[in-house]
Amino acid sequence: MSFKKIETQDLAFFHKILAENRVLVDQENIDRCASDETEDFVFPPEVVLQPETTDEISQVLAYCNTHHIAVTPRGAGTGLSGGALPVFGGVCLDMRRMNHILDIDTDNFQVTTEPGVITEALQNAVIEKGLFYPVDPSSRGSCFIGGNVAENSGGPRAVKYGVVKDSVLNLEVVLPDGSVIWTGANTLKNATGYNLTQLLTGSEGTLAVITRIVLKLVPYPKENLLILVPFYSASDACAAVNRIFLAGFTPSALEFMERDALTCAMNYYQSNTIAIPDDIQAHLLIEVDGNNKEVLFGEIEGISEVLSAFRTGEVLFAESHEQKQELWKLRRIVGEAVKNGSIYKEEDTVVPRSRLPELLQTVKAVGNKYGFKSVCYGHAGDGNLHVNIVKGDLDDKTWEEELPTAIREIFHYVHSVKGTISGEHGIGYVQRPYMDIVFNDIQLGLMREIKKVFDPNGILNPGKVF
Ligand code: 2HG
Ligand code: ZN
Repeated sequence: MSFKKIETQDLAFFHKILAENRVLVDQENIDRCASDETEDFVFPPEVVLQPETTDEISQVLAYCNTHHIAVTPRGAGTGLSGGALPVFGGVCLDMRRMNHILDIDTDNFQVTTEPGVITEALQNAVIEKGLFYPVDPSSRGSCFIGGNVAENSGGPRAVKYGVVKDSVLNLEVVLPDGSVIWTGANTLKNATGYNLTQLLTGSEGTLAVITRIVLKLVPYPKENLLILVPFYSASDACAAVNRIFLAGFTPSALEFMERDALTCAMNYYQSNTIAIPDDIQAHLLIEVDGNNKEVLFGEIEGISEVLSAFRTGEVLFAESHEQKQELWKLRRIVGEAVKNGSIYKEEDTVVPRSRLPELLQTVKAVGNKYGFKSVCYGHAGDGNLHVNIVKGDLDDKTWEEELPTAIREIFHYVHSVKGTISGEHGIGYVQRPYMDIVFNDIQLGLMREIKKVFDPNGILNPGKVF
């Protein structure tokens, strides 16, 4: 793939549309947009554009399409698969100025928003109206809702409320030729033709640029209870997960953290709120939510009964709002804490839930075979395990040459049990080499054809997914 480099006349055109202060070529902005949270990649764009309207994006895309300039849309840069890396330079379309919540429809439980709104800000705005946007990625305090839609993000509450695709009703998007379309309707049901909304959700900025998002909301659950359960065996913790569902419970979060994940988070925060006895190997963090506290206490009791079949330590029941916040803070920081301690590679494996103990066992066995250490944690209730493979003291050669083989082995296992290689982080730039494990030529061919229909010149987020 080759693209036209940005020249003075291109900048002059962008200036005409966006005015000078939103056409940025200074080093600070170029550096900021050269990376995201994915490992240590650096791909500087040639220019950073900060549009404020759909029409501006339409004009920029039409121009870049005609002149064959690469365009990489960017949210807050919190992605973990390199979806926002401008791997071919060109334009970085920085969405931070499109940061308005346009309408909270309290009659129909919907919100219409621009993509550059921080997810937590959106959540807080709808809570004020008694409504709930449940999708809750760990980076919610900094990620943008547009990036969440582009990557089809998940997070701890997906186990009860689904991932982003389960909340998206309708999208306004700009196609690479500059045309603007809505993908569906603002309705809870829609059986009309192909579902473009669902196709674009999770398309990682490769098909169109999202400019407006209509999300489904639910009434805000007034109560929740949270427990942290220590296990003497990590495999038991994984096995307990499915038993909770088989007993008829659906927690609003069911998270797994192996010992190193929690200790790493505690060290990172220099927190000593939890005493972890030496022989504890893993924890489950379990939340239930709803409107009736008595019912929730009943659920926690029922879940505790299920867990009594396993060897568990003393359960920590979060008494106060502060204690709940503290536990969630530790859980949410695991990824960042691990990254802070070592060079690492993050995998986002997902299997049918009952396979979770086997997945953990496979990850550890492959690690032992190749000499890699991993820190595992994640959304156990979804069968979704984040596997952070840490470099530690390993030499560069082993890390670079053997790691891809080890990862392939894990992914082959995942595929063999009808799981997949990303539950919520996306394929982006880093997972492309593994797509052949989960898709054959026919499947990949169909996806390539779809890409061509939307983006015949291949200018949108090139170098991603395939
Ligand atoms: C999580 O579950 C997120 O914490 C982020 O998916 C994972 O930061 C990470 O590595
Ligand atoms: Zn996650």
